[in-house]
Formats: sequence, structure tokens, C-alpha cells
Amino acid sequence: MIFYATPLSSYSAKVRIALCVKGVDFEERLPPNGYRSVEYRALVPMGTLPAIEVDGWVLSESEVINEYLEQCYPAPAMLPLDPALRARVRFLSRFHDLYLEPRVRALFPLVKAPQRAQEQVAALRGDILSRLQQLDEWAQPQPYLLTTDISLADCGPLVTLPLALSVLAACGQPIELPCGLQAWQDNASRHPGVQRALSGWRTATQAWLQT
Ligand SMILES: N[C@@H](CCC(=O)N[C@@H](CS)C(=O)NCC(=O)O)C(=O)O
Repeated sequence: MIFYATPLSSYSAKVRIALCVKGVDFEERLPPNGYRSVEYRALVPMGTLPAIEVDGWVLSESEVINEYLEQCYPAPAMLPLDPALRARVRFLSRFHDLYLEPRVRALFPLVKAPQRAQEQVAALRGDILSRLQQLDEWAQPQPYLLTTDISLADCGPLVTLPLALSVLAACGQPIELPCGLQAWQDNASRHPGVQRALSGWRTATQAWLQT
């Protein structure tokens, strides 16, 4: 399996967690000439990261890739069998992708000159805090967000929550996670698959924020 990703890409890190937790054998490649290039779009028509290629067949969209991995590599399971719990796992993944991560991403252009954009940063900080509050209310860490073993619901937040903390701190308006989410993050980050998946991403993120 070829995995198109960059070290800094959040959605690539989300899929890398599922790949590493499941122990999938994959070859990680940078998109040729960057993800906006004609060359990459010839391979991956959406032009987004991440994408996988299996036997010449290409799939993009992080959640679709993770669901595909779950079906092809069912052990360890990252979706519970119980239909209600499975739906709640999917809900948290969707909540992350549609409502939480985009507010964190909206901070990226403001990191360079946060002093010129304090009001925008403050508005996004408020949005992020209220989404984190919702996540904290819906999660039932045991010790993963909804399950005893790591699930697909954990993958996105394991990237986006530390990123939100780092980016808001870099913008001069730090936040703290609700206690339950902080405990979840401390514990889930110690999973060996998560550590392997995120070590390069952490380094790349710190380098980006320092420059
Ligand atoms: N909904 C997509 C979002 C992926 C996404 O936005 N990836 C970023 C990198 S982390 C990207 O490719 N941005 C380039 C663009 O949107 O043109 C997914 O879940 O895979």
C-alpha cells in the first residue's frame, strides 16, 4: 500500500494512526511536487492529503480510508460491534472532521502575525473551546473516547487537540483542555501505534510553529 502524506498534514496523521495501530505494511510517499501539483492530481483527483493506492486503485478522504482499513484489516478492531456504539464512534469522527478541525485549521494563516489578528484569534478560540466542551460532554473515556480499546473516533482528536493547544499558544491566546479530555489525551498518546504515527508529525509541527 502506498500512503500519500506529508509530515505536517493533520488528516494524514489521523490515517497514519489507524495504519500504525493496525500494523498495516505501507510505504509513505510525499505527493509529487506538492499536493496542489498537476502530477499529484493526476494520481489523486481530489488533490488532498491523505490518499492511499492499492493495486493501482486510489482512495482519498481520511474517514473513508480509515473505514476501508477497518474492513480490510479487522484486527485490532477500531469500530465496535454494537450498532449504537458504532454510530456514536462515527458521529465523533464526523464531528471532528466537520466542526472541530476546520476551526483549528482557520488559525493557520494567523500564526504568522497573530498580533494583527487578535480578534479573529479570539473568535476562533471561543469556537474551539465550545466544540471541546461538546466533545468532553459526549466522550466517555474508558480510557479511549468511547471504548476500552482505541477506535476510529480517537484518531482525529489525537491530532487536532494537541494542535489546537500549540497553535493557540503560538498565537498568544492559550487554552487548557477540559480535565476529562486532557486525561484521555495523556493516556491515548501513550499507545505504541499512536506514538509511532505521531512522532514525525510532532517534530514537523514544532518546526513549523517555531519558524
Ligand atoms: N476531508 C479531507 C480533508 C483533507 C485535507 O484538507 N487535507 C489537507 C492537508 S491536511 C489538504 O490536502 N489540503 C489541500 C487542499 O485542500 O487543497 C479528508 O478528510 O481527507
